[in-house]
Amino acid sequence: MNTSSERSQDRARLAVSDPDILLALQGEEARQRAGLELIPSENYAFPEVLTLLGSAFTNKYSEGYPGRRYYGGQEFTDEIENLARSRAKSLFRAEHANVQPLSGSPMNQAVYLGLLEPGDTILAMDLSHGGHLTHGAPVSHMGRIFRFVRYKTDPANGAIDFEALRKVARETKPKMVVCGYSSYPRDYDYADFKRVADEVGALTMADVSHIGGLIAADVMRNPLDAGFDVMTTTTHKSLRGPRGGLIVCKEKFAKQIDASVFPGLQGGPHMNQVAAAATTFRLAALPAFRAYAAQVLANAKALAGALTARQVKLVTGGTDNHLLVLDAVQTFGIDGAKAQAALDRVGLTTNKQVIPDDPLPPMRPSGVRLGTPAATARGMGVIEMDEIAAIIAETLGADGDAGAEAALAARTLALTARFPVPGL
Ligand code: DSN
Repeated sequence: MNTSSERSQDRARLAVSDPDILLALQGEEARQRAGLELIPSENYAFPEVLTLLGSAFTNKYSEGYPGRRYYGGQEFTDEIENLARSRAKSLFRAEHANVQPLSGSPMNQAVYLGLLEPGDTILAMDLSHGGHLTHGAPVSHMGRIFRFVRYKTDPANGAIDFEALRKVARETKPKMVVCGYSSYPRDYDYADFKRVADEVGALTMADVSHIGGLIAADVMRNPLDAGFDVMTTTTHKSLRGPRGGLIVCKEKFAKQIDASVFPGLQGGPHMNQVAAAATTFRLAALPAFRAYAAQVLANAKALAGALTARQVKLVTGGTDNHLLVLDAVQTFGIDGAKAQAALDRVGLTTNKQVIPDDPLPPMRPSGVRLGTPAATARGMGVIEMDEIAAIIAETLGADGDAGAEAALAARTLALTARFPVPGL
């Protein structure tokens, strides 16, 4: 463990070796402290995770799997990878776990490439309805290798039209049905997806990257309980771990998945990341993490309620998870890019977001995406959500007025000053 005097020695060394990067690091730390992070895929890693990411494990190459490595010196790397795998299995009630994916995109690519053949059909959620780039957006390599077909949601209530989904599945005969999202504010009934997949003989994959921590804490449904074949999650979002990916699957797919990750897609795993993931899975199994996850959901509901009370229009009318998408065009008459910039000016970090079948282009879409994992990790609760909703609504209604924005920025600072960032 780094003591604070060791940390200041590290900083003094960096000041000599690379003052430009130290300055940028200090700037980023100050930004994270003073601002409020509302991007739903971002969070503050557990302090233990930051320690392990900067540890000696970063020096080690470990191609292969525990007990079957290509290089020597693996007694401790084997130990951490075995711990990470067994903890991940127990956390998610899974038969097999692979903890080596370097991040979310290679994680999903490893599943497609390991279980399917190029040209196979995959049924996945439409990007503008909340799906993800790696679910076959035409601009992604996966979109060129596989044939993706789409299902959509009803924007009025967020429900998935399973009759329409079944019709597409019958017509296109997918080899895999994918569910998962990065901007869908509702939960799924995984059993409904499984039923359709079974009817057409397709494999089932759930990418729960956004809500992995909420599933680990058992405050949201686990697709594996509905019999899904594969589940993927990044480890750095609601789980508060290192940047990285996790694949859990049925034992019968273990060999294909492992071979697809290494040597199929990747070389040496990042063992500092594997060590940090192991610790994350241990921390995520504790009662304190369950309380955190429940508060993430309560805060999202409170934020949605407080925005709605201020006449802000939300996509699907609310949220059942950790995120919400506000319609900036309908509510404030400005696009999402302008809204994001205004919120930046008052210290609230958000991202512009396409809404279902958005008539506007992705760099100037209609919506703004908000989430509660990071604010909750700072210790904020439903009372703070009301003040955040007020700052958002007043900022977006201020029409760029500099005086009003300065007063709103002061309110953000007053809020963040009371809630330190974990680990910084
Ligand atoms: N970039 C992540 C998100 O913001 O949802 C997903 O890759």
